[in-house]
Amino acid sequence: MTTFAIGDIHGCLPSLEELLRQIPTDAKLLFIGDIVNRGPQSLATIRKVMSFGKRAECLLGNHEIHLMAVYAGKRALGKGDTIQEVLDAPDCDEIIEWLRHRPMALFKHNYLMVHAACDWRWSLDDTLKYARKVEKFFRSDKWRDEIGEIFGRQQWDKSLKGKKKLRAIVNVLTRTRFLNPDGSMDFKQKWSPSETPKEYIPWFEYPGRKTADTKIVFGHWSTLGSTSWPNIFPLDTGCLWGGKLTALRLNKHPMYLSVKAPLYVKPW
Ligand SMILES: [Mn+2]
Repeated sequence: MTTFAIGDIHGCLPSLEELLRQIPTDAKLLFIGDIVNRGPQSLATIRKVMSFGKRAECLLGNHEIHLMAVYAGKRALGKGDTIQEVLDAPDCDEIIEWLRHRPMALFKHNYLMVHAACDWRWSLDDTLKYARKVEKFFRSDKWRDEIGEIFGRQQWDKSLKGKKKLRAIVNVLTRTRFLNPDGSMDFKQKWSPSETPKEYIPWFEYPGRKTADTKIVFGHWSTLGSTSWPNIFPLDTGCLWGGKLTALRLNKHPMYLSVKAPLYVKPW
């Protein structure tokens, strides 16, 4: 079956609808996460993605995890958040139930899909194994009481246990753009590599990364721009701030599709 991965939507429903008009109606859809927040129509976008049923799968991005934590009463809404309408919706409980059963990583048609990044020390199997740990937590009865404990600037270390380990995995998979020279995650830089001091290394360029031979599709980094780095397929092309919404056909010959988006919000 033809499968398209779709980049970060951030509630920009008109752009999603325009993009979908270019995708065959029987194609499978894999959303890369951050379908909600910051943009204008989070509620309608999430309902749209849910309405595809088995035709679509959706990774959890940092904004979905934030939404789950606000729902659980463990985090406050921030400036720029536009998810109140989801929290106020009559079907909010159903939306959160759906979200907490979504994956943190997928491997389809020989592409690894993550919202933001893989750790340079992780193989493909490690990445999927660690993603499953976080999914297991979200699907457990403890998620609501304990989701507040998975936020914070925890670096990855193999010896971590419990919530610290989950926190590091979530940071790698949903928040990372640059690494420091020692391989630790940077949590501040948000611009493109050309606008960022050279000591910060894009995660996919880190020497010795174990997934170097795996094709990786990811979103999250709207300012990245195009890259010719081997096996790297970025899909967040900044539809929120007047860039594009982009899809990538994963099987047959890889092919990008994109639609120009109106400006909703300036990046940061
Ligand atoms: Mn993101």
